[in-house]
Amino acid sequence: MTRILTSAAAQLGPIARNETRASAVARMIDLMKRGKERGVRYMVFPELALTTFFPRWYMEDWKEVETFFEKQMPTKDVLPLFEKAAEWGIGFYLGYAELTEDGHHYNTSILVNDKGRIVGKYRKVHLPGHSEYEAQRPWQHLEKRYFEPGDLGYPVWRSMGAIHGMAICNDRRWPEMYRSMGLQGVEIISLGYNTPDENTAAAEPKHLRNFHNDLVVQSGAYQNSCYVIATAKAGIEEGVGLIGGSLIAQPSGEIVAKAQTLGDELVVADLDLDLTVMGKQTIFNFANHRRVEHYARITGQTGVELPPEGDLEGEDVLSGK
Ligand code: CDV
Repeated sequence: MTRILTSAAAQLGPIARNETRASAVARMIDLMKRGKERGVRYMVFPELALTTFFPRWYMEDWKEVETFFEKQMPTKDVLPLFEKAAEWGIGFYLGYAELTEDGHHYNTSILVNDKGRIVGKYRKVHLPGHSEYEAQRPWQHLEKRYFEPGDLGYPVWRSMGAIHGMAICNDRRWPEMYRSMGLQGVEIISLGYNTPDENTAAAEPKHLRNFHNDLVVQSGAYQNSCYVIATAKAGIEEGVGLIGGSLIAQPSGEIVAKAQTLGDELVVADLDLDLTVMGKQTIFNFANHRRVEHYARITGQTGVELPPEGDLEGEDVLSGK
């Protein structure tokens, strides 16, 4: 019997600063309704899906900052999404800003099953950007100011007949993330993102923004023989272009579905979970082929340690001939 989980990247167009949570949730419910009509059983919403991408603004007043955070989940505004999920039997991934009871701030995602129950929580580990105002940037990227690095690692969860893992935006550029979950047999990695269409840290051709998005998602899927559902917030949000390009990559590394617009859009594919098996048993059979005795640097070192200065002389293999 094949294990098919029809799934969707539920891309959202821009969310304005003054758009309410209730409005964002209504848009998500609309996508969920469209998903129901297409037989979707699992869908992935973007990073920070309830509000605009607020780290683009420098704020000193933490009272203002915390207006973008949720103290519980579901809140009154988000509850209808959970209720519809349970009614329609559709699980989902949702990204939001989390303020814990003891005052910690995280960029968080949750995995909600098809009964509307929270099965898993992930807190973003790789926080890009900076923590202080940077005048040279056309807009800010203050994730390092507003969030702490996640403290939950990369667990996986069995739900809706699959082994799920979660990640958020910048995480997708780090192979360590995929492999941490690959080593737990992950079959579907869900991730939401907000990626500006311009690199404000250094000059870079614009087309590379989408290219790198596809590149890392496809390679993560292939090298761990799993599906990756990557969902964007897209379009011009408060004057900043977000790349969109939501996609689903299958275990071969190929893209099986891709967004066509920069607005609210459902990107649907039938995920055949048995397609994850071949790669896990052959070329990426980790138990057979990994050589962890050579990988110590990967967990023991963060920055680069260069070899000693100066070109090597090399062994003379010619003068005696
Ligand atoms: N939200 C993000 O993590 N965005 C980063 C941008 C700043 C490069 C990303 O990796 O897409």
